Amino acid sequence: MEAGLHDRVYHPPAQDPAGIVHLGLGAFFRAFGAVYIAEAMAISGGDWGIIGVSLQSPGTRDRLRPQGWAYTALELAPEGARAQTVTVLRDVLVAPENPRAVLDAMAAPTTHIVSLTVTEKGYCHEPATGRLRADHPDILHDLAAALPKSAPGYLVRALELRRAQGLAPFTVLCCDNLPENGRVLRGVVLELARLIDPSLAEWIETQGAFPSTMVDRIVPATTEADLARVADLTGRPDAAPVLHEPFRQWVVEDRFCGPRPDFAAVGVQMVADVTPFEHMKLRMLNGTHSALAYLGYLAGHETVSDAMADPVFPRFLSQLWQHEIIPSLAPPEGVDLVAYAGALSARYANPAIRHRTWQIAMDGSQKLPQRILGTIADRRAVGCRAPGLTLAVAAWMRYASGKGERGDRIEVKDPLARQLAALWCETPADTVAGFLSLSEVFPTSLRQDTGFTQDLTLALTGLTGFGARAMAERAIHG
Ligand code: CS2
Repeated sequence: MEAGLHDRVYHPPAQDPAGIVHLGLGAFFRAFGAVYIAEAMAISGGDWGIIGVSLQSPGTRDRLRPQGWAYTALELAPEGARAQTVTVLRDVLVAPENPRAVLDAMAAPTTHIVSLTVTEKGYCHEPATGRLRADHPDILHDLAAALPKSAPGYLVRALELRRAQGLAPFTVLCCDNLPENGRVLRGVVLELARLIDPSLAEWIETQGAFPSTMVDRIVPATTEADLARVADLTGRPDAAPVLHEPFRQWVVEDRFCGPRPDFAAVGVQMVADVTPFEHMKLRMLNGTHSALAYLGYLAGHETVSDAMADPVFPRFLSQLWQHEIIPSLAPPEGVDLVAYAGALSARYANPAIRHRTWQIAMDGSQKLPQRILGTIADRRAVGCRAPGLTLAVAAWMRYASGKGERGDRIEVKDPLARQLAALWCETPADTVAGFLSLSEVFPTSLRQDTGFTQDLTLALTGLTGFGARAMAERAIHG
């Protein structure tokens, strides 16, 4: 019989405890943080096994369990693929099935870190302000019940248990693409804790730690076709592999309230201030990713690399970097932003990575503020326009209408999807006015800026009349 993956995986001995609980066990974390942590343990040891938690569905747990929690991480470079077996997961819990087990794992004395990739919307905050949405249905639930539903709810209730047991808090390591993600999450957790028990909030505030991080690796969702490809390449079946690009970068604020893996040994940059790295990455990478997602999707491109093979889009992105994004940034020390942009272009063009524009287009209402709107607002504050990024915002509005350029129906995934679709009007000026009324998305400065309103209306008019590709081309020629 051919050896299946489960015949050769690492079975953790009972005395090998997990040091980390990870909330939101998606492909990104399994191809990124989990790989770094596995490598750090291989070099420097430590009980840093990970208990993964799926906050929604049992799919990942069900696929990984027969494999003893091991999986393949397949690195895809233009010149070829390289497979690695990752054996750092110790267990996978499905929160809705057993919230108590999740809280127990988080409150265990052996747990020192709770890391999170729950996507932007998982923090139950208002993207434009970073404040907790106290009216969010999951937060209302978590205020009333001891067994939570939301990520902030799990953090607060688990920290409450630790305090009751006389344990130190765990370090909360946010790994989502939010600006100053640790600070934002700390604010959300403290707001929720205050509503539950002000003395708990004070304990978290003084004893806890929420380092900010910048995370970067392109990891498209795994498809059925990928399963066959991985089995072909490795000669082993794997029900839950992850596929990723070769590049990775993790910058972590050096502020933990307890022990941690030997991150520095595996190239994680431990720094005093992550902010310049986060701004650079969110605006240069994620900002252009979203721009390409909306414009590229409308122009008929299925993936990022397809859009990059269209001569218009790489030039459009260069224009965005050079004239709109780089001038808004203070680069991290020693970083050349022009070289960084060049590297991004090459990463996007990697034909081995099939990253769907539709996937990146998801949750625009939660992503645009930190990726695009902040840059536009900063440019306008110094008297400059940002026509390319404004066109990207118009493309998001068009996309969110649910109807593409060829009359095709778009499956829009966004917590505000219904509301956004209802904002689409006959005239671009009315559509723009409706979108700009969204105070949870647009910063006040842009909502009150008549010049921006005009630019956005013109961009939307052009988009409706000429289409995304023609408008991107027009933007290149200024
Ligand atoms: C992407 C990111 O899906 C998206 O919104 O922009 O997941 C992106 O691939 C990563 O942040 C790259 O580090």
